[in-house]
Amino acid sequence: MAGMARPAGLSMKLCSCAALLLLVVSCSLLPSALAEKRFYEFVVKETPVKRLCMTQHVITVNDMFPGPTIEVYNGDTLAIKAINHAQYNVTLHWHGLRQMRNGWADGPEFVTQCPIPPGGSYTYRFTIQNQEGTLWWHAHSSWLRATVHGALIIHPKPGVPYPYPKPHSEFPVILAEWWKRDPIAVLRQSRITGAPPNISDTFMINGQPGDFLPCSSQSDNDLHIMM
Ligand SMILES: *[C@@H]1O[C@H](CO)[C@@H](O)[C@H](O)[C@H]1NC(C)=O
Ligand SMILES: *[C@@H]1O[C@H](CO)[C@@H](O)[C@H](O)[C@H]1NC(C)=O
Ligand SMILES: [Cu+2]
Repeated sequence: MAGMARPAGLSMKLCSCAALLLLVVSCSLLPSALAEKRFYEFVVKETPVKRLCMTQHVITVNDMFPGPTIEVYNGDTLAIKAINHAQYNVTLHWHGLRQMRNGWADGPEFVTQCPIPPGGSYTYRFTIQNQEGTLWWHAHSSWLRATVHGALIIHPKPGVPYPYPKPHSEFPVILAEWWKRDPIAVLRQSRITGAPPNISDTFMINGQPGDFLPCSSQSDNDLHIMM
């Protein structure tokens, strides 16, 4: 994470031209001067995850399920280096994000890019332009999205209020499904038989099935809602 460098050397050269200097000064006063460049490393790899009392080896980002939360500000520029240590092709998609002039960072496999092969890497680069709110990112190849996903939180620019009363507190709520089988095997079986894929064994909130099902962890699951 680094602040946007002021072009000091550049403005020195422009000193002789008053009009250009004015342009440089006024540009640095625009809100975009506050924008940050943010770098993330997402290692896509197999990880043991225990749910419903059974440990399964699923594909995750950085060994986390759900995956890491990206928390940024409107106007920030993101670089996310995806390193594929899984045995599958993979792409990542920034769901709902308007990709203004960086469509190649959008992520659907064979639509805007070839997938990242096992052992390969690809850096997604994009600037968030005029968007606020909580989106999510997910794999956009095969059924890897079942376990390769996470929240993408975009705050208003620093100093800009929310478009609604400021909340007391904020936390992401991530909904997902869990199969007692490898989700890729569930999809494969459906393709072989032609029948719809097996329905999932549980729904989850923030990666946990909840108190009505066995082996759900308490810790991340306790949300107190006040209305
Ligand atoms: C993986 O990606 C490569 C290159 O883009 C493609 O040729 C291949 O068919 C893909 N494999 C699968 C299983 O989709
Ligand atoms: C799908 O469900 C059927 C019936 O319960 C079961 O026999 C089969 O093993 C399941 N397949 C997968 C891939 O989970
Ligand atoms: Cu999506």
